[in-house]
Amino acid sequence: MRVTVRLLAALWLAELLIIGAFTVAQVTEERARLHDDLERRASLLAEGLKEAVEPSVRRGSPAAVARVLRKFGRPDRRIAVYDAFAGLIATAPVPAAGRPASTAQGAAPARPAPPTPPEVAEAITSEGVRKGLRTADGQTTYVYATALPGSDRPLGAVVVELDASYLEAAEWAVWRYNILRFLALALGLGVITLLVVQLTVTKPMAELAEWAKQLRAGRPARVPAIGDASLFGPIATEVSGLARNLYRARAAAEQEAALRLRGEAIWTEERLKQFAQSQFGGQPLYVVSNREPLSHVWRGGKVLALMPASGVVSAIDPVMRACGGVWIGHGSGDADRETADEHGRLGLPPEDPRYSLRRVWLTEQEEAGYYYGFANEGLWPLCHVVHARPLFRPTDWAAYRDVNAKFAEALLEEMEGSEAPMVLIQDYHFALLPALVKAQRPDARVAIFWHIPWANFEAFGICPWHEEILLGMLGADLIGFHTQSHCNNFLESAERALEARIDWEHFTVVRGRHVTAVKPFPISVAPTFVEDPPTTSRAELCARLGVNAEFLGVGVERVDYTKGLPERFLALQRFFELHPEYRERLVFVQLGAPSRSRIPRYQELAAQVEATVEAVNRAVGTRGWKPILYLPAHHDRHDIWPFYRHADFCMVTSLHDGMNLVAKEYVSVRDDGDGVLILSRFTGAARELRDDALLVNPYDVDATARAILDAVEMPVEERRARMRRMHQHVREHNVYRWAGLLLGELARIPVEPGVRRPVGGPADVLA
Ligand code: GDG
Repeated sequence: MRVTVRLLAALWLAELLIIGAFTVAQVTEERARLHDDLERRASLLAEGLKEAVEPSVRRGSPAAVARVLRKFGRPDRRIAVYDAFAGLIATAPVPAAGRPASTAQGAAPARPAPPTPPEVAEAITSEGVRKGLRTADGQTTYVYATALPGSDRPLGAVVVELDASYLEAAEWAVWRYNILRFLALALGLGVITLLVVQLTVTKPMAELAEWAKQLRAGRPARVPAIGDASLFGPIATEVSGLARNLYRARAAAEQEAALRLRGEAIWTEERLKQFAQSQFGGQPLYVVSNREPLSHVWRGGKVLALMPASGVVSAIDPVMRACGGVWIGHGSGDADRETADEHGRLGLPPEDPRYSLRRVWLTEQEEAGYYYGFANEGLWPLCHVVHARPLFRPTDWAAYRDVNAKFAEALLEEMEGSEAPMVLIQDYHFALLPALVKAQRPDARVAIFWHIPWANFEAFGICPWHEEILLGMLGADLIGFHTQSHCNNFLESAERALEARIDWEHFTVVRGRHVTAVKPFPISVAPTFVEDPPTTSRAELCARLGVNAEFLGVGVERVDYTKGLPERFLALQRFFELHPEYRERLVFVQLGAPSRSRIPRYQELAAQVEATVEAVNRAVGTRGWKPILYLPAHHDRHDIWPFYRHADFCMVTSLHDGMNLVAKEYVSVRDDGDGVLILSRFTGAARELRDDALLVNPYDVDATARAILDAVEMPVEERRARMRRMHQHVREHNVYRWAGLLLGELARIPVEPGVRRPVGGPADVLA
């Protein structure tokens, strides 16, 4: 209200000043105009009179003068002729009493003879004209006196007095008009201002306040539609950020309290934060991965932020949110440069930054050789036993080495000034990075986590550069895999390929004075969707999909040949062939995020997946029902959760998989204690969930079809009991625990003295 009053007062004051100034100018102009008019009329009359009376005055004939004046006289003006001594000779109209003999009889109604105006004497003395306004007895007149010229001195003077009282009236009229104008304008302005303030400020503010209140109360509400985004948008963003933090803090506190009450020691984001604080005293964590946690791309003239479909990103993002630090990743989006600063840095998450992303720029050639070539056509099939032949091109290997050196440079730059930094390198894209970093920063504690399987030495040994890869990795203090069998395969590879001592009791590799621990850390997912749990109902989901089914199955994958997608669809076909009673009752929804589409093998796979879906739908589908609904697109992370939540079963049929987070995400979302997980025995996840998931060999189509039948026919108690146990397991063995164990292990490694080795840079180490 006070703001409105101030706004109104300011507007009114401005209006007053403007109208006031205009009025003063208008009045001055009007006065000048009327004055000129009076003067013109008076001078014309006086000069005319002068000529007419001059002979009579010269002759000394007052009667003749009076006659002339009678002719010119009018009631609204006084004319008079004076002699050389300023004595009145004649005047018109004639004064009422004490009329002198020389008055102009009958010229006009009589009125008292006025006193001689001083202008008369002045005009005679100066032999010229004297004029001006004069007020006497509350009456304003305009006096014009002009001398009657004589031979050596003036004969007298002629005077004209005009009524000028209307001058004041005219000025008042201008003032009155402008005062009314001011009042009308002030009223109009007041009403409009109040309306505008109400509509653009008061109402949106009230809506924002109500929204903030809802958020504060823990009820997620939609941001009200805000007309002026430039005015209220920043507030809305800040309030959402605050609310989200509040919500998270409250959820964390409630979670901690509940866990304390139950005496459970579950890892939470808060606990990981505290742990990281106590272990490395708030030192930032340095993470390197090929994939950046958020990429920016141009879509239809707008910049869109995308969270990639990647197990590594899904796992590391919550850890970085908890610990803070710097994440170094490849800036792969076409709008990435525009959304970062000149060093390629930006805060994440954008609405509430908790850590920094440092983007590394790669040329197309580098990306082709290092990422598409050596990492994904070489190492990926090398490590996954899926019978896809790896390609080892020397040019790809050279690019791989160069890019590892480039990332090492960026990492070393970011670590500048930080003592004994903790470095967590992600995955098979950076096998050489640990040695490069350690060579420059022996004080750094370096871990590399290998997210994909490690094949046995017979398979691994075919790589022409297997020794370099092993040596690069062994630069780390700690190497992590998902399972003990991957660790064993790695230790065996090191034993057989290198001159290194393997301590099988402690699972370490000793080379000279450097010891590398090799341990399993089964990765997992964040326990729940704390920020904004999905609200879409099953009915809404089905309506959106245009699906009408009693049973819903789901698969969520990057389209990758290790994930066993065609095998899954063939098993579904088999299921419907063997159990036609389920036709038109069950729909399987497959979400397929396009992946590595530049690689021919992946292009073939994408076509094969589409063709298989079509073939299955043709083979067992009916006129109004398709057994498989394939949604090939990158989906928003939030959009995936309703599928997990409402699917009666989830299928993970990887031919070989390090862990597989989809299996754990499905289980984690099912805090309703329902749903069945069909899980390939060739995933890391199968080691943990083997008792309660329905384990399958995806190569065995009949067995997988049987598992689908088991899933839909499983008695509800059994279904719930299995899911409850799996849910509890994933809840406890969550990604915070994974990070806590990994970082705890890394923190225990003694720091080497921080002396730089005498080498030029990362590239020299590889030379
Ligand atoms: C590697 C290893 C290991 C899927 N589609 C979309 C999307 N996703 C998300 C899933 C899940 C992640 O991607 C996939 O994780 P996986 O673990 O299943 O598979 P990889 O990407 O191959 O991951 C694997 C993992 O690293 C972690 O160590 O488990 O063995 O191969 O989180 O939800 N996410 C978005 N849109 C999609 O369309 N946003």
